[in-house]
Amino acid sequence: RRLLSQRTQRTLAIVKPDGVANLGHILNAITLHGLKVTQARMVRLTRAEAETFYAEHAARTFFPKLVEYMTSGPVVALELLGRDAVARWRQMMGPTDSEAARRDVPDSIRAQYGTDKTLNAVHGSDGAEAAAREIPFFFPAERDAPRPRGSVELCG
Ligand code: RTP
Ligand code: MG
Repeated sequence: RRLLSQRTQRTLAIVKPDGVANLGHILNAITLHGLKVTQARMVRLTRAEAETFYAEHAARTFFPKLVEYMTSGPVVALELLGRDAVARWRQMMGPTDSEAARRDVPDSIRAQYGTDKTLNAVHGSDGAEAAAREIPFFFPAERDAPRPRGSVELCG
């Protein structure tokens, strides 16, 4: 029986505003770890979008700071595909607090590119269910996909 934790799965990664300056390094790390980038999109989130995306944290004291942070500049949303992608991307990210990451997991993404416990460079879905909700948040509709070249419309 195939283990649940070893299935090929998808996860949502976000390179947060303070991580975008190091986008190349972060993409390189993802690739080196054997995960594939299957969709990518740079977007400036509205306040309402950031609040919706992090709705589970709405009651937390850090929520206003989190929303401020996530709307402070463009973010890059990535759909990652690979074996055990959810857990492996979380492991690559390291602890939520970038300072703790530098102490405990110095080769993690947050240790290298994050600032503190709110400005921490990257997001990752915390489970398969979260990934199934978060991927369509950034990559909603097949109707938005580009038409294939040589379609009737393009050829006249
Ligand atoms: P994420 O959801 O972004 O992947 O991060 P996470 O699971 O490691 O952490 P979570 O508890 O879900 O918190 C979401 C984001 O809120 C900010 N945060 N600030 N005490 C604080 O100042 C605080 N705690 C959390 C971080 O940006 C965190 O990634
Ligand atoms: Mg989280």
